[in-house]
Amino acid sequence: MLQLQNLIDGEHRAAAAGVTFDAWEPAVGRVYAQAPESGAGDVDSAVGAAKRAFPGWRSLPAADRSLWLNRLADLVQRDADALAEAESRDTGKPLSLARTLDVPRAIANLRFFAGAATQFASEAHAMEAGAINYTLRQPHGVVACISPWNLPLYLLTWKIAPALAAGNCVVAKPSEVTPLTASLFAGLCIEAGLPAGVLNILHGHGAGVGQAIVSHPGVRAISFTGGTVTGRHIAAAAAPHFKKLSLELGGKNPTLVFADADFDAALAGTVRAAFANQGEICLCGSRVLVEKSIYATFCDALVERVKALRVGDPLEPETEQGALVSAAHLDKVLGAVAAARADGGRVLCGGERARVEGERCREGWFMQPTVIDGLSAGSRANQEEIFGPVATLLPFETEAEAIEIANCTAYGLAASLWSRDVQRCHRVAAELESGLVWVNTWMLRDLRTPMGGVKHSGQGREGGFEAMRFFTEPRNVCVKY
Ligand code: TXE
Repeated sequence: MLQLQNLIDGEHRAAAAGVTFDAWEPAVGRVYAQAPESGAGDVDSAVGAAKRAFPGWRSLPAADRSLWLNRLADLVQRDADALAEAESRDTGKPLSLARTLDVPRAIANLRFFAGAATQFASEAHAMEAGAINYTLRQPHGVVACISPWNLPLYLLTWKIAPALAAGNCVVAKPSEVTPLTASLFAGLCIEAGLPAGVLNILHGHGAGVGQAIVSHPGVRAISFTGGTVTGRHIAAAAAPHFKKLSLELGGKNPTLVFADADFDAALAGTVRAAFANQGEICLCGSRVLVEKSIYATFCDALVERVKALRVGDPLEPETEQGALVSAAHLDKVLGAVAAARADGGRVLCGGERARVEGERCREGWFMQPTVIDGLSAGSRANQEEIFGPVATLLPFETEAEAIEIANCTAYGLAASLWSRDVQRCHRVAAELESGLVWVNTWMLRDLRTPMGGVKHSGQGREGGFEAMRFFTEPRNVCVKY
């Protein structure tokens, strides 16, 4: 049994109260580790350590902070195989995906913001009246980075890298569902000799340690990725203190397939968008809107492709769909399918728990990739985030109707649209109520671009200089000459 620890003030520590919680391996349905169930006392220690570290860290030349981030990236790169195995074990995702997506992206995040540290600049505004304004961009101090379980190391580094690059000290909390890679990363920080207190990582549940972090008066800004309900909670906790907030929340993202699209490319893109990482990505296209003239053909082809997706042991190289992250999450997804059936949906494939052959994964939390049609756009399965391997199909007749259906949820994170008509692509992209739109592709990411959603998908933007702006406070200095 692995014993995971917090990172506080540059050292591994157990929770002050000595309490732990179990970490589970989804593919086998068994506990593999215990992690500290941190509490308010641990948060005080972490915030205190971060406060002490802040004057030294903020006054380092940006080039030195950049070196630190690159040093961490080097260590992640050195341990890439072990980290990928840990990520797959902890989340249930295919090892091949952890190797090709999660770990490379964690390295890229660290290196990207190592670069941003030295390239971030502020504005100056000259006035005709003989004065010049310049904007100071200063770090906040202690900031919180709270991350979810679907892309654990990828999203942890996506937040801490810009926070550190901008000169803040960080109290991070990974999801209690997936504590493993964050704890390995903490070990790399110690090995690198990162100055004590600059980054602190606390494990534990959201309602306990998470809530204690976001409501701590010493935490000036919060960057959060997770569910919309939790985001609302955090916003309420932060409001009395006027903390700066970046919230990247859920989605109910549409994939729009027009009849003039490249059929094969649209089909492959739709399957990838809906089922990558078992559908457990906030950007996943879980609602597939298809123009009526190709609806039947596209549905048949989609169902055939989805039936062929290989659900299996995440360690097997040919596995395309691993386990869902937890027993509770599997129940939630199966419950959503049951609700869809009750609302009149036709399950065209999947819909049940999957059993994977072999002894090892007999008790694992696997789910058959599922496609449902026959539901109204307003039905629960088309309105509520399921966050699993479930896609719904909806026909549309006109471009206007496609846009109307695409926009008719409370969410607005991402959309992808497939068409060969360039004019239409631009026209529709501009009408979609969505923070990100992909045209003839999905999840093609440039780390310089703004990432985040509208409506209930959140507030603020991550990525590139948007993140550097979030993690700094602009202050104007006006000089008369
Ligand atoms: O996420 P939570 P959960 C969606 C998805 C999923 C649902 C619930 O639909 O089914 O959210 O998942 C911490 N104060 N997404 O419950 O609770 C928590 O410990 C401070 C979308 O796992 O949002 C974890 O570290 N922190 C999503 C983090 O918040 C709190 C990714 C996310 O957990 C807290 C994951 C509190 N009061 C789920 N309560 C995306 N946008 O990518 C919880 N946390």
